[in-house]
Amino acid sequence: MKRFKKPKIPLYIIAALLLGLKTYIAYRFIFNVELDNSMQELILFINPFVSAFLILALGVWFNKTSRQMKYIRYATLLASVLIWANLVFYRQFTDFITIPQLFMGSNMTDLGSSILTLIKPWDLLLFVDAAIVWYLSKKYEGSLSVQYPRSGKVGALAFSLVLLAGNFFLAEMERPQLFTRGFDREYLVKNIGLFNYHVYDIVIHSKNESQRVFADGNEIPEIQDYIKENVEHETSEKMNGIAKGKNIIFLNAESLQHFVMNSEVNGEEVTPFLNQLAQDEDTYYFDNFYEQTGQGNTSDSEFLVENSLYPLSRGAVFFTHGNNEYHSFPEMIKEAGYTSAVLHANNKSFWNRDAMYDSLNIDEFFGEESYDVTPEDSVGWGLKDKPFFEQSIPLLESLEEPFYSKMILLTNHFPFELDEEDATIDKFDSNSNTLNSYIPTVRYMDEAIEEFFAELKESGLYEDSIIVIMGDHIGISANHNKAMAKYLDKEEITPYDQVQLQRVPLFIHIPGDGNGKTIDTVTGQIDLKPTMLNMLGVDSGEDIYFGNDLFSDDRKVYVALRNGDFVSEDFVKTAGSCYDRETGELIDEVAEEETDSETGEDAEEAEKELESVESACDAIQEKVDTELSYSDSIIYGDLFRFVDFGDEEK
Ligand code: GP9
Ligand code: MN
Repeated sequence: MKRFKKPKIPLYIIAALLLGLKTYIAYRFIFNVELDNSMQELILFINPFVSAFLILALGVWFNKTSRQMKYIRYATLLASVLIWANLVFYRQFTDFITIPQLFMGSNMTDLGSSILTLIKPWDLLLFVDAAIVWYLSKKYEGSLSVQYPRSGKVGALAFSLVLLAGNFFLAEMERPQLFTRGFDREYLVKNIGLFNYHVYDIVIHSKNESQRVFADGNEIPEIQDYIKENVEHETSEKMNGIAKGKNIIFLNAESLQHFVMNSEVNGEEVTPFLNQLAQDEDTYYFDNFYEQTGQGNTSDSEFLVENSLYPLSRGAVFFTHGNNEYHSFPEMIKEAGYTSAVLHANNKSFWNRDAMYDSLNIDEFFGEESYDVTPEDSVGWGLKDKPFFEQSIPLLESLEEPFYSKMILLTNHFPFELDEEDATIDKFDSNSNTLNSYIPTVRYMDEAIEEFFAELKESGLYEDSIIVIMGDHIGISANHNKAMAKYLDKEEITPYDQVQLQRVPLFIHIPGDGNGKTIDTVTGQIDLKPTMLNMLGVDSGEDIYFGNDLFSDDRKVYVALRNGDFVSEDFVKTAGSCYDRETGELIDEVAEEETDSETGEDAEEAEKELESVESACDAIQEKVDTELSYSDSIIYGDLFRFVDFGDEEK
């Protein structure tokens, strides 16, 4: 006699529901995943079930009942082990496991020595669903299995793929370009789920590994020759060693663009402090300085500064190649006795900084947990810049001198939120909320930097330091061009203007120097490493890099932008056309006008002139393309593995 009615719900569905629910509970209450809006909450709720169903529905392909049960048992168990392993890792690193980290000696030793403190008795609860499934699969083997016809199996698979596509669609809506840019492992996990995140990680890792495996260092001599011939130039003698033994305090000014400098909204200067700082006798201010970032935003700007290499055209190099060998600025100045640190009140794993900073040989990283982040002191992305600076002073004081410290600001970040009490200038008035709100947040940053200067003076650090302030990348994209045209009092934003908007301010402030001035040479973020090395009196030796000393009169005459456009002393090349940099006119239009107005020999002359200008523009383009591709192959092939820079100190 049968004592139980045959249940209607098959085991693979029960197991998927249990696993989904358990994973959701783990995300919400154990992993501490931050949720900023209801869309994120919804995605976080959906994705565990989508993944669980995808994994467990594969079980229906086993016809034999015992095999089907076995698959479901082991799949549930393995999924639980994976969550638990991530949890143990998370307790140590506040991050999710990646393949390279798994094989990285130091991480695993850290984990090994503390493993007992990282495992908690209640972790066993993470296996409750696996135990239930195990029990059910043994006890009700026959009644809980399913035997679908082929169409049913395909149907189950198709259904799970549709769910997955839906999940990815929502994720892409919530975080555009999530898959190409990566951003943060926490973002990936909360948007596509832990299991899919691991698949993503494996795919990225294998892709990189295969490119790495095929590289053998043969390319290096060619690159070195190119650099010797085309990139290397004399450094400024006057500035050589000027900052020797001094600290470098480097401010990464979030989204600060050049166009706000010396501009006004309703009769008020937007950046009164920075405007005055640019005029200071101790400040070298660069007003034709371009950002050269790609999709990796802030992290790309950091990459340019630390390595004088270009970031990648796709994805964030911090994320995709965070485990490469680099010959970074922090590493090179170590021999001159410098310690290095980064201060940034955000999640340490954002842009994979925690891993990348190890590869860049940065000694200390003060992340969010080094700061007291209260709700009153936070807005938008986190701790406001003013309390950030204030709380950073003791951290700077704790560093062994001389130090190189990079401080990454946060308040002036899209979507430019600010509490009312912090707004000291009117918003701009246009059809773009983004540009409108940008003005008061830029002003807030300006005030924060002013306060920081006072704090540095008070602490005594000021006299022994040089202060570099650099805008990291644009804050206002081309989507806001109509509003931007209004701001700049122009009819429209042309492609030429668009490139000019890629200018960001750069200040090099040397207390007591007295020779400060505005420098209008065409320069870019790639130039900072050679510049700072020269200022510290550190020889760049056999370094492989693509920038030049900002203070030198002897420089290559162009700055390459990451999309292949460039700016030279004479030209702005964008969207396939070459413009005169001074006037913004298309060079062939200028020539056409000239040819039309001239006759006979003069017209021929003008024609020739055009040809030579065009070929000058093309010649630069060729160099730009070569440089970008050499830099890419260094990164893709992890080529610095094969180079002996002669000063390795690991
Ligand atoms: C986040 C901060 C801002 O840590 O660097 O990131 P962004 O979006 O500008 O790269
Ligand atoms: Mn940024």
